[in-house]
Amino acid sequence: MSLNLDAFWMPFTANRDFKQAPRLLSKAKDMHYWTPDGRQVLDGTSGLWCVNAGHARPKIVEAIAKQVGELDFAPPFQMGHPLAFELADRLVKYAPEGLNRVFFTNSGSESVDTALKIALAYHRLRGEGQRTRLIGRERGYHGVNMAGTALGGMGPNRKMFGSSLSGVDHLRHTHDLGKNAFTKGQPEHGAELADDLERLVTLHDASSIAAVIIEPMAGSTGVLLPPKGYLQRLRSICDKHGILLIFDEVITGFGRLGSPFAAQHYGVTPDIMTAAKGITNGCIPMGAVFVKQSVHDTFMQGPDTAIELPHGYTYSSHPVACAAALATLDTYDEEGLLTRGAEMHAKMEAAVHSLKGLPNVVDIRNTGMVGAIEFAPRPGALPGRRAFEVFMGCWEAGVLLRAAGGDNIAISPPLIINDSQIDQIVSTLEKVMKTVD
Ligand code: PXG
Repeated sequence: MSLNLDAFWMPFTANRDFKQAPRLLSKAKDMHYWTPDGRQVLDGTSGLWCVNAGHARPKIVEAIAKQVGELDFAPPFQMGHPLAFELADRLVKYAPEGLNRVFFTNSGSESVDTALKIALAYHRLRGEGQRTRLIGRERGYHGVNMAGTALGGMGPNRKMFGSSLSGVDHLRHTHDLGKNAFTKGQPEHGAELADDLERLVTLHDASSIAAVIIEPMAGSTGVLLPPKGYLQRLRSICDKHGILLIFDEVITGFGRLGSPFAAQHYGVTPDIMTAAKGITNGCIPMGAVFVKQSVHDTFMQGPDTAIELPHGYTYSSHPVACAAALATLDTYDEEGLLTRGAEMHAKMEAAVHSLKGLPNVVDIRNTGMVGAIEFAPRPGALPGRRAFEVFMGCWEAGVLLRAAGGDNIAISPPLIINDSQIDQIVSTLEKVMKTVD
């Protein structure tokens, strides 16, 4: 195959390095990818945390094909189509109790910016328009739109774009290797880090703060689990000061932790929750924002003929995405996938923690169907080099993993993975990690 690689400016990719030795995928089915030259690769990353039911699942493929021939597009503004209502009605049955209104987007980044706009507008409608400050957290990732970039807590993602939003501040992150290294599941230490919100309240005054956005489990920056009690404490501080709590569940939504959403897993309900990725099993772009009814109802005032929320996308509730999402939910239900992470937790935990003691490993973390291995950074090298070399070695040995923020390897396979495929991931990692100095 002769491909000209010049024109495509690749996202979040070292373009010049990649184009010297491209890593291409041309086919996928269930737990596997294939390269154009026919090499089989086990998918240890659910694509990019999105193909939760595995690849090319028949129900989803059929639903998409049928829908595109029946109703390929319907304008979402001042018009509707039945599948959008059916999907929203169905989705709220999986969501944490009370989050029973759904706004559709096309990606996690759009869900984040939508959630933040809803938070600002909500306060304004309640006569508290001075609440404009938004709080994120260090080591958070909230996509790449302007607000999500500003609220995110990854230096390299923020530094090139100036102050893309004013009135933003960040909580401290919760990663504490000194106290919590090699914890299985939720760390014991760090609930008190939620009190950092009180520091920001003292600094800025609660009356200026609209919302706090966090990932209940930070994915992109290396699978950072919330310390025991942390989310509960953050929830109660938000309540005390009238601050909305937004959970960004773009990665944790749809079964990654062993419950439909992390909110249920940890028993803490946010006011607004973002989702994307697993909503359509990664087949067709789609995102959603789940909103508490009381927040939604605040918008339902004034003349009936007025547009309550001047926000939306041409492809909000796209009919083909709705069909894909409904078939995805069917697949999740039929195979019990949204709770399979809980059933596989012990197997995954034992597998990833078996890598303790290998060269340069400073931490191993896990929960549900996700794990991470953290390496000490190589002195004098670019950050993340060890993880990247492990990723490359595994790719060459037939397992696709992901080098995440910092020096981490994240393991987040489709929820259909079996025991021997988990063993394959771990034995490949073990072999490769022994060769990376
Ligand atoms: N929020 C969270 C928590 C995410 O993880 C987004 C928002 C943005 O979603 P979109 O659909 O706009 O990309 C994400 C995306 C990684 C990785 O390697 C993670 C994401 C994207 C790309 C890579 O961990 N998450």
